[in-house]
Amino acid sequence: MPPVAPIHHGGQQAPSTFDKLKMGAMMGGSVGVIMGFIFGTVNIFRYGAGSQGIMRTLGQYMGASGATFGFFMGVGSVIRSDADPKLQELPNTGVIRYYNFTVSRGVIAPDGYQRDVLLINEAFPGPLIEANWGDTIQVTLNNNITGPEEGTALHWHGFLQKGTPWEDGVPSVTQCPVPPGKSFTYQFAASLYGSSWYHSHYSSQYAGGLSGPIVIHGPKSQDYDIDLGPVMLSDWYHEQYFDLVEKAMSPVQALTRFNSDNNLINGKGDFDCSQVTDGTPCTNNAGISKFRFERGKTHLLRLMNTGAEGLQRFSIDGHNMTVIANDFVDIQPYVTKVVTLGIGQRSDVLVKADGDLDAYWMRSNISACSNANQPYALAAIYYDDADTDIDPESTPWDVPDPLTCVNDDFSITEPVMELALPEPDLELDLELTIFQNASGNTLWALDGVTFRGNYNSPTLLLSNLGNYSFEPEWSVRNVSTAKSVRVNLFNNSPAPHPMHLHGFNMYLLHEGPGQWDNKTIIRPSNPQRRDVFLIRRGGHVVFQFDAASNPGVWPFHCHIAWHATAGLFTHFLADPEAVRDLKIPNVVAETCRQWGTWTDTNIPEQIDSGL
Ligand SMILES: [Cu+2]
Repeated sequence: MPPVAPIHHGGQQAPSTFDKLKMGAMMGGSVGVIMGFIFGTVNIFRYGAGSQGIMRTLGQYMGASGATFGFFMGVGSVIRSDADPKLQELPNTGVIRYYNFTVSRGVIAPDGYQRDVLLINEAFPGPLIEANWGDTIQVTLNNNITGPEEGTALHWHGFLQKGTPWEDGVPSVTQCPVPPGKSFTYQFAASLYGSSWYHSHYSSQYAGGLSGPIVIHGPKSQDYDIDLGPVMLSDWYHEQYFDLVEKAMSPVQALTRFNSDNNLINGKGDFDCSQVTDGTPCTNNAGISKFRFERGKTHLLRLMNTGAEGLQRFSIDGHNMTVIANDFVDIQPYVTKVVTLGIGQRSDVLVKADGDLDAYWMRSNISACSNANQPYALAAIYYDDADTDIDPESTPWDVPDPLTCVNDDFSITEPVMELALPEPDLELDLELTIFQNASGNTLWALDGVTFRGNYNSPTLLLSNLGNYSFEPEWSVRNVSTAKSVRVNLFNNSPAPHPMHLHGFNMYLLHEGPGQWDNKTIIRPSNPQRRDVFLIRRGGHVVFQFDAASNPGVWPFHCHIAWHATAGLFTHFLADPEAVRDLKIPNVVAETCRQWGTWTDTNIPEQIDSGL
């Protein structure tokens, strides 16, 4: 082990879990069928000292398995995958990556402040899922939530789920929740590669701990030496998620907006316990994440905003970053000092260890666009064998928060793999609003509809049966056989939102204040594509997706937990005839029967949208 573990799966209960997982992998626990295949020619498994913790699982095992036939990409290929089937042939490696996740309640103190949470295999963040492009990922989810019991489900953020929409993990849309005491096994293709995460899509459970990182190895568009692995940025609350959902749904307007308590990097951070007045156990200097750089080498950092609400502004003192991917899409590299990430967004950045000091602060600040009591997250980077007990003395870049609440301009984020914008055959205008309903609840709406799902009636299963009698509050938008759908979204609300579309990488056409001029498109020959975009207050984003390429029901929602909870969610039904033809495995209906049985005698406290 290197003296500084690159990944700290923080929380007092958690640190051993990652090692357990690693050992499991060594023994074959999470690596299934090994078909004698490695990405040898493109150096996917090139690890440095700093990455041993995360990468050795696969690297050592696959190195040991030895065989190197059946490679599918050209030697030295720099082409990366994307959503377009014309431009990629998803390889079938024949490898299945098995994971066994048990969800339960627990008590942890990631920042020193003790609180009740939900955990996966007793860890926060949850275990790393790691695979090669073209592998199959199989995750058995065991719901062991007791005291009280609660349903759950897991969503694999950013995966296309082409041909397998029932594996998307969204209760009331693609499945019934997994009831307490039951299990559900997800199985889906690692259809894209890069950095992502998974999280519960049941109410706002993931703000209570149910999330973890995903790394899919594939060809590289840029060279680097060392993969440092996930760098998860997340706001953190000291109250339980359900109490926060109750606040978000409160008829008292003043309660519906609340601040996060802290900001964590890879699940760790310090907290000033002198602020605790209610006797909750709290330890000062609980500890931060620490990373190791090798002087002169180029490091890959997989930045992920896995929080509930906070817009993150990430930087490293004294170092520029080269952004090479946004979400699952490689882009032409550009250099920046600050990377902005809305909830759900990822950016892969390269950092050359060319500083003069031996240690530097890594910082992530929650923007004033968000609501935070303590917005400043810190982690430390140590060069070579620098003493990790000594705090860095570096100073931050002076780059003020522009307060626009958006990502870098579309004009500078150009996909490596060129994909021209198709002509849309369906155009929609959507208006995002906030309002108070008759009972005084603050709710969000898209075109006047506030989403509320029915856990017992997933819209995918109904559509598969040809039953389109959806309730208006299920907010299903049937786009029929439209090949490419253009959406002009206007944010008529005083808050910015990270908007996420499932099942597609969206083409992003235009972003700005006020209304779109109905004509300007940034780089129509190759627009930016990603799966989450930020829309500013009183502004617009125009996006497009190739609906017919992926028959299913695909959520489009705000990724701020408290906004999705309060109804900022809709979903598109793409190609209903093809959805009727889907052969959905019996286990999906069986889970609904199990959920139905459980809800016969238990009433889930669905005070929110359910998502
Ligand atoms: Cu929102």
